[in-house]
Amino acid sequence: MARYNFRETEAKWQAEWARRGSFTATEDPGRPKYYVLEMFPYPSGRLHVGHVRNYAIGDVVARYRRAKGFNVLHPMGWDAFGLPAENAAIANKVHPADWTFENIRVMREQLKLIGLSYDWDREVATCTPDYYRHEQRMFLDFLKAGLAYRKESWVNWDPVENTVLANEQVIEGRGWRSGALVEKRQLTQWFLRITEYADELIDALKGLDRWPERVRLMQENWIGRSVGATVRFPFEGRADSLEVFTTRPDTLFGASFCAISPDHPLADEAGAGNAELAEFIAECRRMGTSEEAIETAEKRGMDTGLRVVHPLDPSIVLPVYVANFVLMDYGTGAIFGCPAHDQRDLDFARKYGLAVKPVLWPEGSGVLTDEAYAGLPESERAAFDRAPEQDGRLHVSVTAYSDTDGGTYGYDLGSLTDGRSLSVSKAKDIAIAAVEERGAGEATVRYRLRDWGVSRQRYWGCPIPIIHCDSCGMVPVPEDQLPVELPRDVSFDRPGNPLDHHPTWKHVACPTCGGKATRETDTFDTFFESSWYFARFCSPHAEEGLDGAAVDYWMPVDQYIGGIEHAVLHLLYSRFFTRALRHCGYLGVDEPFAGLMTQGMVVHETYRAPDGTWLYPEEVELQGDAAVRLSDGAAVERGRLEKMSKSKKNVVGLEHVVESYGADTARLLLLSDSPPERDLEWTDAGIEGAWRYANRLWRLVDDGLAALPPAGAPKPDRFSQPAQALRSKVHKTIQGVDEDLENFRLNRAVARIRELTNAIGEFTPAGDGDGWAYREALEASVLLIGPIMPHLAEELWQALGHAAPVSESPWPAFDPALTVDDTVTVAIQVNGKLRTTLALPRDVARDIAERTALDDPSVQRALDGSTVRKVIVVPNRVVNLVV
Ligand code: ANZ
Ligand code: ZN
Repeated sequence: MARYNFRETEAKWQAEWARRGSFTATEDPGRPKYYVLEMFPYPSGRLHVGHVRNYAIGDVVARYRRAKGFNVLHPMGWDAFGLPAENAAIANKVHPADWTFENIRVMREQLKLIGLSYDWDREVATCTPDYYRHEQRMFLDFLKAGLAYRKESWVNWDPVENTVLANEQVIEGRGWRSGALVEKRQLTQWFLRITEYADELIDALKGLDRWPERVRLMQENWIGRSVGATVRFPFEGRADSLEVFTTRPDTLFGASFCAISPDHPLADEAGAGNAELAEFIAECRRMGTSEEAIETAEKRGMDTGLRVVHPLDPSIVLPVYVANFVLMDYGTGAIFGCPAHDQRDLDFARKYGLAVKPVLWPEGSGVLTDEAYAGLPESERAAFDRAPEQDGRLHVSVTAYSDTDGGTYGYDLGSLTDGRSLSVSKAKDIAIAAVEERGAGEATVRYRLRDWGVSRQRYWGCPIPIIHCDSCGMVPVPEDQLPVELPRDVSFDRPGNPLDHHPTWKHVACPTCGGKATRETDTFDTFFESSWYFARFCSPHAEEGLDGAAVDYWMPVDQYIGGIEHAVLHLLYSRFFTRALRHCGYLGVDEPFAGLMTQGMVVHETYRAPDGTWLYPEEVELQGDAAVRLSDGAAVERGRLEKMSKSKKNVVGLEHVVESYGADTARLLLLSDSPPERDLEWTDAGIEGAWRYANRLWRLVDDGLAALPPAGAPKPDRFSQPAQALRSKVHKTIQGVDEDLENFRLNRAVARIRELTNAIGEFTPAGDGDGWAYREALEASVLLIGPIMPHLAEELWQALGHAAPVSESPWPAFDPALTVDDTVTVAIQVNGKLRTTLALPRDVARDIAERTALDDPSVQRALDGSTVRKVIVVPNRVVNLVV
């Protein structure tokens, strides 16, 4: 008995799909479209099995939708700019382009090896001028539209890599790759005005109902809309005032100090005459700019000597500190501190001996005046130090508000001062009204979201199409001079940006005056390329970049699939970019991704040799709960399940698996062992099990062929009881798999198909119609497993006598009558004479019973064309057709 020859079969069908152009997508307004996309990879080298899970998931979706009659777009490309190529250039003296294209070549072969149904004609690599020239034009359009601008800004500077780092690239104050202590520097950088869309980006999250709740929440928090007030505290002895942003104006009377960021202009001013303060400010600046760095650092500050007056009560004078926890780029870079209601302020106040003045406290705790509070022992004060913010209603301090009642407010302050309770939100409204009344501030909305800094001091990125001229200033590169191409001849033998020290590249004539000028040597953040590639896939060869008709037809992506690590930046940038492109007339949609699924990781045990070094799984033999090293039998320590990664060597090579078991077997394991959004453990036992299943299904068809009627044989009139049971199983499986695939329960779909396989294995065709039912069951199994094990399915489908491949065949339909558990045998009569019996759902509707009877071939024969005049139905027993 021959074994399933997966090597031959997989190669054969991959060639056949390519020959037929089975996955080539063409716009067709007559058919519903379906755009499925997996986050495109960075071409970093060879893929292991852990890398390909999301592609396998996407492929199931694509193949399933195709079978369901959708016109499917399923493209693949390469996010090909980025730092690793430059690192490789430095380490191995290989050109970043060569390194990148070689990796692309290898990875493309790997993806082809597993039979993914991509339209390879649409492949793009973002590092080619043919791709990036379009984004240079987009950028110039953004510039015209005011969506791109340049400003000086504080940046995280990695002194080893000589580059600016994004906040999230600073880990505990150090560069994420170099590990060097990050410094702060001021540089002129390009920004995209994502904040312009902050509200829209938050509000539209509600409509993304096919996104995981968790991702929507992460985006909302990242944008971080805070409703509060800007409040001005006049300086003593100066004409100006200190502007602060607060989300808790209700606590204004609890202010006991103000604080400014070390980067605030006033800090330098105050530091100018105060050496100690200047040193403190300098020290703060050496700390990273990341929020994490700021949050974990000890809260420290220093008095500037400046004093401000409380805007609602001139008798209160507050000191102004420089504090290391105040960020310059949030709010106004200055705060008022309310130690009684903010933990951070409380820590600060305790440290520097500042007053703690509660202004609100939980209902039921009674009214506590400042004096009463001051009289409490420290231990009891604590109970009032942090009043809950939201729960219940809170009291507003008697003294606080009564002190300031000048009778000039536009609301009844008296009602606030009698100790009656007041909700926090009401108190906020009243406090805002009070400051507005006095011209001391106004209600404000602030966002955590910052504009997107897109400048990178790197070679391997898209050149920013700008020329700097001494006389004309900043001049956009004229459109007919695009693209600005990267020079090929660069050297990496000294630190810094190779574009900057290239001998000729940056020296150009000014497009406006013709004088000597220089190119911008910064390149774009690589998130730039990934912010619109999904649109380029709609018209990958269009001269104009985005062909309106094609983009309108395909966009948005119906199903996007990728890692949770992109939950914030990539997805948010893409959502913004799409809006910016819409604004500039490039496309007509707002949201790029209608559906999103974030897949779990592939995890594997880790192995350690006695000397502590990591071992690859193939270097280890498992013996029960123990393990030994194959080379010398040394005991191996079996470690935790961890995400497959080269650093811990717990990886399984893709080629290795495909060569030993075939692509379909690997796909089956990747798709079947846990729900797609959860982690999946890769084990030898798992791959063996998948392999056995592939063979089992193959044998089942191979062995069964002899007992089958030919493909397309007419459905027999009657079925034996076992055949009827099998048919019911088949149709229930189709229905279930359909539902599972609609809802991303890929593992459950596989489990159902395997159950069906078991049922077929137990079936021996004998009686009436058994062969037909047997064929029906085998064909259904093959079609259902098609999206998951496409090569095997094609081979079996062909063996079953079909000319058209599975990839071009429709999804099987189920007969609802057969999916109902409770069936009854109903006698079907014509003019009172029994013609057949049918299995019908118990208590089936009259008209369904009637129609099913009419459709039956033996009834048709008996009727022989005559019109039915009357139908008598005895529920669950008889249908009598009278002619
Ligand atoms: C007074 C106050 C009293 C505050 C209180 C909080 C609690 P979110 O919600 O994240 O927007 N803040 C304002 N600007 C800041 C800056 N540049 N750096 C650090 N902190 C800043 O946070 C807003 C609150 O964070 C503001 O409200 C302000 O402190 C502080 F019981 O004002 B609050
Ligand atoms: Zn000029």
